[in-house]
Amino acid sequence: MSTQSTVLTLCAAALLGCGSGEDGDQPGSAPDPATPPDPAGSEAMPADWISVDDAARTVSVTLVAGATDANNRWNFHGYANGEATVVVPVGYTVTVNFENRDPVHYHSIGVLATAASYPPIFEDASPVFDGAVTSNATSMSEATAPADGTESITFVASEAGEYALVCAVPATAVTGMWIGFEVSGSGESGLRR
Ligand SMILES: [Cu+2]
Repeated sequence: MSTQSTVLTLCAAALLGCGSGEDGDQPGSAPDPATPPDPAGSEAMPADWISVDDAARTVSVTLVAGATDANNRWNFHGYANGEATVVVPVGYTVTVNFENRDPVHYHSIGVLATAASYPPIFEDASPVFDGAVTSNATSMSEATAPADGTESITFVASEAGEYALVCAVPATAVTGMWIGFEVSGSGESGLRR
């Protein structure tokens, strides 16, 4: 196919190892080099800040903003720009214990629709699920306070799909302060990277 040969040519020209070299790839499951990496393609792994109780159908996520200085501290557990995805099973009740360790800036968290990019200023940060946003989420002076402010939210992840955990404080999501949030219809949970 001409499409495939074009892709191979582009890969060679860019010296990229298209479709190979990823940890965990199994023979026969290599992604089509013509498609971008699929975040759902890697297995969700346990993380010490995500605890799942299958009997109670609950997930507890301790979500730390500014845990590292990655992305100017505008990150969640060091991840920004969708580099990681929190995965919860559909129908589970999710509690997010949000903690802002950024020493300077207010931050927030909400489960929002995925987007190719996020605005510098949010006019509306209505969450996908009822209750899935911290208070005053769009405010740079009344969201969750810097230097170890905390807030907890609880919601039911009632519909399977791909969403995002986004900070709606001005200027932060546009510079990458968001990670993925997947509600799995197949019961998966953990962290996908
Ligand atoms: Cu933020």
